[in-house]
Amino acid sequence: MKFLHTADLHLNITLKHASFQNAKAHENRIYELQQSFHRIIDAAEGQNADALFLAGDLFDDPYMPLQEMEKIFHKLSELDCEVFLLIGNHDVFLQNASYQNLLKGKNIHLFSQNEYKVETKDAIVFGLNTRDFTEERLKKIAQEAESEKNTVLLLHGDVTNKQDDHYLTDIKTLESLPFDYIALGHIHKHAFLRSHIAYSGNPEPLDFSETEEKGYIEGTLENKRLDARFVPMQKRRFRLREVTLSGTETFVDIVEAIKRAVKEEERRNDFIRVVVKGEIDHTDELDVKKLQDQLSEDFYYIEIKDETVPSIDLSALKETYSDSIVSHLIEQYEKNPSEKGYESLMLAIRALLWTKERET
Ligand SMILES: [Mn+2]
Repeated sequence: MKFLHTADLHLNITLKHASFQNAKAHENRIYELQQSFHRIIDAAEGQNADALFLAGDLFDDPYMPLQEMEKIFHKLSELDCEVFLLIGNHDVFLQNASYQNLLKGKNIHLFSQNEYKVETKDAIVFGLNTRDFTEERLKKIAQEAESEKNTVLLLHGDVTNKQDDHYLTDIKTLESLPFDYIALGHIHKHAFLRSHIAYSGNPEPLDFSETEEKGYIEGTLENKRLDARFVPMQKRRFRLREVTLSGTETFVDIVEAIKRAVKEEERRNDFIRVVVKGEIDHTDELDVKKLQDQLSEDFYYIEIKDETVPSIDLSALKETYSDSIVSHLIEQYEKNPSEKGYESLMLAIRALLWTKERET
């Protein structure tokens, strides 16, 4: 049996939380996430897969027009393979009986508390929806997996971090069960926890918290022997870079430093966030908007995060502004230096000097 395993497509996600710097990139990203579903379908078709495992959170929330959802199911039903649809924590609404009816007679098997097991010609596929999961139930259905046939289990939740709201059980428990492959969903970062227990991760990253490579898992299961591998497929990646300034750079220098920090191919294709650190001339301020505008020609998507601190030569300042509040503040600080004191001093000096320069 050839299979493809994916999860967490979150098809109708709004991505509002990601607060993109420009509306067009946001809109385009929504489109690309929808497209990733079509690309998964194409991959299943291209590989002549016998089974497609959708391990939960196909949808992000119930606010999707029913007609749109039907189109998704229709596309799945056109596949010449069995589709196994598990219900995650985001698409609990699928538990409504009307969906079960909608999918009846199709090649799409939606798991439920009573229908947790589907037998095909070369495998038995089990699924426990997030809502229905208990360790007791898991152990009960595992008894039915003692079989000569290939056995697969679909689960959606966390199996490594007990703090997660959707923690299921630990990896040792899963390992002790007789399934030949355990297809997991929920954690967006792809990982083979064991050679036969894996998170596929989501096929396209959602935001800057997902900088790793994305894709799906494809494999074969023959006579209970598993051969599975991760296949990268994301269209774009999210990348974080850092640039450190010394306080002497001109605007052009800063633009060039940011360009140098990112490979050309990544500039043209990926979502880039550059954190600018280090010192900046105290009379100046990093003009994030101006930088982004200047860089937008060279980048598909760029956002700048300003973490610079003003560079200030204290002794020179003391001399320039001797016998003033500025020199007084510096002297006070020098009597009792501390990190917090320095921060306050910088804020005060910056405010004072800024006002002064504006007045002249
Ligand atoms: Mn989830």
